Amino acid sequence: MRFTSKLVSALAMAMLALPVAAAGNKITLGFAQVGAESEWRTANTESIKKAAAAAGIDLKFSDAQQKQENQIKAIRSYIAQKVDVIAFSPVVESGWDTVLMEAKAAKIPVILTDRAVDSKDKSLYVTFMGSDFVEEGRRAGNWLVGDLTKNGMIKNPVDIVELQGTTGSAPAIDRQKGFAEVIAKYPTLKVTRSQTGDFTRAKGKEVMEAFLKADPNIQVLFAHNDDMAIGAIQAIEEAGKKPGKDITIVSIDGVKGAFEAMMAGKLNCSVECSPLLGPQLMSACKDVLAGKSLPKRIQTQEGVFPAEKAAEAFPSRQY
Ligand code: GYE
Repeated sequence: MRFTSKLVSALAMAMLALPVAAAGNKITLGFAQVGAESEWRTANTESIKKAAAAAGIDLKFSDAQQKQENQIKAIRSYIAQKVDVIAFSPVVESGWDTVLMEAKAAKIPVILTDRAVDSKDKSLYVTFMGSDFVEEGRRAGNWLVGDLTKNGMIKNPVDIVELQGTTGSAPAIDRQKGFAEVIAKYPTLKVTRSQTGDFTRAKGKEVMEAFLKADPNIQVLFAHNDDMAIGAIQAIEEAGKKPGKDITIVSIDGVKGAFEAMMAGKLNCSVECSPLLGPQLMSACKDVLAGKSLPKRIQTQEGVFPAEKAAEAFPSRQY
């Protein structure tokens, strides 16, 4: 009798404990997104939200509207809420040490996605997952050198303009560096103008308009992302020129809008940069909380799409 009642109460207690344990197991992830500045970013946000739902992770999401102070605020609120993991895509590279030290003091692991920080203390984050932006810049440069060689233009002076991404951001710094590294080997190739278009279509268009007014001889545009290239295409058309023909255009991301522009003959090449980081972020969250060690750098694998391959690749593009 005593044995049975003990067993029953033990069972009842176990049953009561079950839902609590299950709920307790649910990981809470606080994600501080850069903003919604580009098609790339929209696809990145979607990938994170979908992957969190699929992995049963409770996602707290914030949009910093491209402002570092908003991202810092969001991270502090995730620390205050005692989330299990914090992930963010740092809008710029510098100025993160203080808030990262606060997360470390609260024993909340931090995962960097997409963009890097320049912190010397690597213990402030668990891993950085994302693309090699210097390599993307080199790929854009190499594609251009190949194209100019094919068209017999490499021996004459070539006037190149550059639309940079957000000032101080890892992709703007690194893409500029990789591209410059390649074209430095060809004395005929010169970047005559370079200015930020903040990774947006509107700014890309505005800056390209100013470039076109100042310089009627632009032959090449290198844009740090597709959205700025798409904005610039409008400016070029409004100036009565043919984008993709009068001005050769190479940009980075490989979003659908870029494929459409390539198929319309208005964009010459897009270097791929995958925003689909959601699934690997969720598995990294699970691994870090399970005490597994992660590599300090998880790199995305990507390709290059010249306009002649656009139509074939378009149906299978996921973003
Ligand atoms: O190229 C651009 C976006 O950080 C890689 O940010 C990302 C960049 C991407 O706004 O379109």
